[in-house]
Amino acid sequence: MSVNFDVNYYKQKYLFGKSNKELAELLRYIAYSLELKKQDYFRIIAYKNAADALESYPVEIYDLIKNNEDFEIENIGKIIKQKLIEYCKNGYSLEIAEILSGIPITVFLLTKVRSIGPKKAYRLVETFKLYNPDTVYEDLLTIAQQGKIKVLEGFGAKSEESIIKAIQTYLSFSKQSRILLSEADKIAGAIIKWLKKLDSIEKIDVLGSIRRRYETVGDIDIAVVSKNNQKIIDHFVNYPNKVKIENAGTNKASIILKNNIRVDIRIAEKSKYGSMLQYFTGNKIHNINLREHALRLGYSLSEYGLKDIKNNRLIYFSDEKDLYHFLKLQYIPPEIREGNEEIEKALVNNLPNLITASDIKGDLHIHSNFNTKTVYDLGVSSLEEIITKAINLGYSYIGIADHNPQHSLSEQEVKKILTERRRFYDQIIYSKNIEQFKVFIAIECDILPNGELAIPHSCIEYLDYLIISVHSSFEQDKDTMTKRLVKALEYPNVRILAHPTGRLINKRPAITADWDKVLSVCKTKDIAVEINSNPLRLDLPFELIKKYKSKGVKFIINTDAHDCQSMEFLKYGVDIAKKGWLTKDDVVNTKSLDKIDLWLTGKK
Ligand code: DGT
Ligand code: CA
Ligand code: CA
Ligand code: ZN
Repeated sequence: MSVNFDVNYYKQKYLFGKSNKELAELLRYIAYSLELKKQDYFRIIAYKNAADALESYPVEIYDLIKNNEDFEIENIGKIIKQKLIEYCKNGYSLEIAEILSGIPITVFLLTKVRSIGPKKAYRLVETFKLYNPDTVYEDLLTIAQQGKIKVLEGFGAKSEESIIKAIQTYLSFSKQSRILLSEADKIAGAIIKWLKKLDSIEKIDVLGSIRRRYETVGDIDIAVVSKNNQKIIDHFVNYPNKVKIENAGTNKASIILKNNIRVDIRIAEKSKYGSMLQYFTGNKIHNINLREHALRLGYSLSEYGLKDIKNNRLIYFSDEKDLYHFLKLQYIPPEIREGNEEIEKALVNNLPNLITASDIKGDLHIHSNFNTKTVYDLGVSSLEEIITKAINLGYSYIGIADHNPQHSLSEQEVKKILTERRRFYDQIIYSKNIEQFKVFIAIECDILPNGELAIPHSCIEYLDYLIISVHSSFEQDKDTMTKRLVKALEYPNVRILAHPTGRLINKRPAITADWDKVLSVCKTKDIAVEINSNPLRLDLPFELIKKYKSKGVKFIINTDAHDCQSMEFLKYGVDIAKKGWLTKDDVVNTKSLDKIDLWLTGKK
């Protein structure tokens, strides 16, 4: 029995939305559908790769298609591109509908739960007749809790337990409605572009959590300077992607976009713009602390300026910096306005000189498309493409850190893969012949549940350095996890602990570990703690970065890119490093090529 593909349901639930993220999701459903229908393997992979590429593409292709602009995205071939264009233009594609037909919608919905792939989802849906899309997660949870899954062939108690946990996590995260910073950037960028169509806009900036570069965003805030408020408000509330106007006044308005995302706009006169930026950027604690500080100096702070309490005179600020200076403070960058002793430090001229994106000299955690026979996804870009991208980004070096060959392979086989890879890479590097640029060859190696590394000891010497990270058994208790990490850090050639907490924002919680212990081992062994720039990870989180910077731990900002486009996400890692109060000296990949070479390999 199968429930037929229902376009209306998809449309209603915005499964077929128009953002890159939603279109990528559609491509993934197509891949799953092909997989379940046992279609050609390469066709399936093509859709999966296209989905990954689209998700990390910085411009909304829907907008491009609507404007009849062409686009080229690596890993999206002609056929898939044509389908996307047809779908975006008409809001519907018969061909896509055909591919998806016969697979119950609930199968796709279940694949959103970690640890449930399309085959498992299909089996569960058909076995338990889970055809109601509105309750499928709760229905499956009940069935699992009743012990009905463990008796199925190929499932067992352990897998039932992990399904229960995964659904619970999914349900608790999906109730939270905060979006990722990278998604907020895209939405805000599109609105700013829309607003800039009016020439009466003199200045425009984001405010609130986006301006602070906070990891998730509740609603989007935008500030504008203009002489013609009414025109701006009218244009803003006419934004094509809105679903509702929440309110529209004379100097502010709010609209709601689909998925219930709210956008607030505020308009100020040029002479008061600095006050407004300041007032609507800091988090609540920063704002309260600053107001108290101003009061101590005899001023009352508002969105319009500082009122001198003695004579009731209002002092305006067109530039935010002047406001901080007037209050006898160093300028406090938005990223650190989180209510974390920044005002005390600014008062005594003691704020750190925060790192900037241009300080970064290379990215040392990139995945290429070389087949290392790993159990994880390979990268999709070739070494040539990665090198070209790195040079465009102005880097002096990169580190290719493909996943380790699967653990079940023999020592002999692993050696063979690693030597072949090095030979293959060496040829490319030799033929490119780039001066003052170096490619390091590394592996991102799994930390096994018992703390051993998933690569034979004898193979470590074939690599310039090792990155280690947890990719399984995330739920170990604190003590086991701590011992596991400490043991792994003791291996030779380990230089980087990658995405240390393993969290996926809104998807998977952080592991629990005694970070005092783990990171002090990193410090002793001069191992860098990664700040993973993937907007879904942003790991180590900024609160921990700040805490361990003060204990002398060193960091490295990497992208973990699986396609060369995603190497551009490094700026998110830099944002998070700023939020953790880091300076250039706290981050190892600000070092010059000679110095990083020495640091990585210990050789001159
Ligand atoms: P979010 O939206 O949850 O990601 O976080 P924010 O920080 O963007 O918070 P939001 O949108 O509520 O407020 C935007 C900014 O305006 C934020 O800097 C706090 C500030 N703000 C909002 N309402 C008030 C208020 O009544 N008083 C003061 N002092 N500040 C406010
Ligand atoms: Ca906000
Ligand atoms: Ca707001
Ligand atoms: Zn990686």
